[in-house]
Amino acid sequence: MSEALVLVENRGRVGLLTLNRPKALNALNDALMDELGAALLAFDADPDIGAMVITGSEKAFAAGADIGAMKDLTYVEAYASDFITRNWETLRRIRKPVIAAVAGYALGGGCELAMMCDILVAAETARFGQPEIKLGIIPGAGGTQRLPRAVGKAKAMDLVLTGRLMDAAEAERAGLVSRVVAADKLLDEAIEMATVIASMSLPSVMMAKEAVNRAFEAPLAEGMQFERRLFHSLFGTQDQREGMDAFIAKRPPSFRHK
Ligand code: CO8
Repeated sequence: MSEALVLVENRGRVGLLTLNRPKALNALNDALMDELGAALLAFDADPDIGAMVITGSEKAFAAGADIGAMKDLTYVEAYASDFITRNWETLRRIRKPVIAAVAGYALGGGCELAMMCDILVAAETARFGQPEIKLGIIPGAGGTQRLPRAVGKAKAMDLVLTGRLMDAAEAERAGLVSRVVAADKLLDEAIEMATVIASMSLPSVMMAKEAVNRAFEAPLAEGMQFERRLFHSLFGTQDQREGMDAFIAKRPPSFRHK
């Protein structure tokens, strides 16, 4: 049997997914994206999981879509097969938080995969970029859309038009990543962050993710209205009572995720 392209582990209430094509710097192909999508959907449906972490190897989170697999594509084949898109859409459907723990290269589709996650944690060794322009193409999975929303137009244009790489410190300054940590601490930090999130009440965590994402899709008034509806609805959960009772009683809450 061939080795899994995505290694799947449970770490308490955290689902850990490790991209596993290290020799090809985790270049993303259909088979890997299918495995990743299936594993994410399984964790999303698992009541014992509250958050997920996607990571790669020390050298690469993912160095982009597999260039060998796409170099001979014709326009008609790319269009008719909706090249790679079917797998990418799966990620947008995941309702629990997903953290990208990035060491080494996160380029092209690899950077786009990281940006589809809810939080990016980077090792000092991380390098981000959209180098597609050097291949005679442009980003195809959000590099021209999510990157400007994260880092602003000037830096996004700089990266997308020159294909240059950005190191972890620049990525943090630009707002692409939430934390930069030592490379040997990356996975521990990401899992700890995911464990904290997974200890919160799952309905409120999922609604918080949904509400923050709405900020990128809806006008402010509509987003505020959406937030308020979700906020009100959380008073229908047992965990709201528990969280507030625990605060008043000066004890830690014990959430039951309902
Ligand atoms: N695809 C296929 N193989 C790759 C890729 C890739 N993207 N990146 C690296 N590899 C392979 C190399 O071919 C090499 O294989 P081998 O050992 O068999 O020769 C192995 O990984 C190691 O790579 P290098 O020897 O090149 O390692 P270096 O340390 O010298 O360089 C780099 C590392 C700088 C990361 C270099 O490998 C590189 O530039 N890679 C390509 C980066 C790139 O251009 N990425 C963008 C690809 S295009 C894209 O992602 C479009 C996404 C569209 C999504 C569409 C969704 C709808």
